[in-house]
Amino acid sequence: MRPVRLPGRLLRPAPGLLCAALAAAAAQPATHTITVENMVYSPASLTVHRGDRITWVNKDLFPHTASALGGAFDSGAIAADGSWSYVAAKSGDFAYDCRFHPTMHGRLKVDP
Ligand SMILES: [Cu+2]
Repeated sequence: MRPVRLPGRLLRPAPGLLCAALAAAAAQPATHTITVENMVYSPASLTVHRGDRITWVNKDLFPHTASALGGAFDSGAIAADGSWSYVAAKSGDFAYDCRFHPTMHGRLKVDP
């Protein structure tokens, strides 16, 4: 019986393939936190990449929401001491506010 020899190119990734793998590793989703305190989103403006996770943490004693004006996302009521997470599925520039407090404004920019 003859031994089976695998072609070398199957065992060793081509340089281009390795670069693609490194690029994919660099683009792992990140996590971000927006604190809601004293009726203010902080940071008020945040830029993330598509696929990143953003968590709003409510440190006030009453509920807030994070509601995109175009409807791209809406937390619903985030209770006092509660939090809400959103994975940025769509890229774009999203203004959002709190449904309970019209003076509260935030902006989430999602890069592709
Ligand atoms: Cu509010």
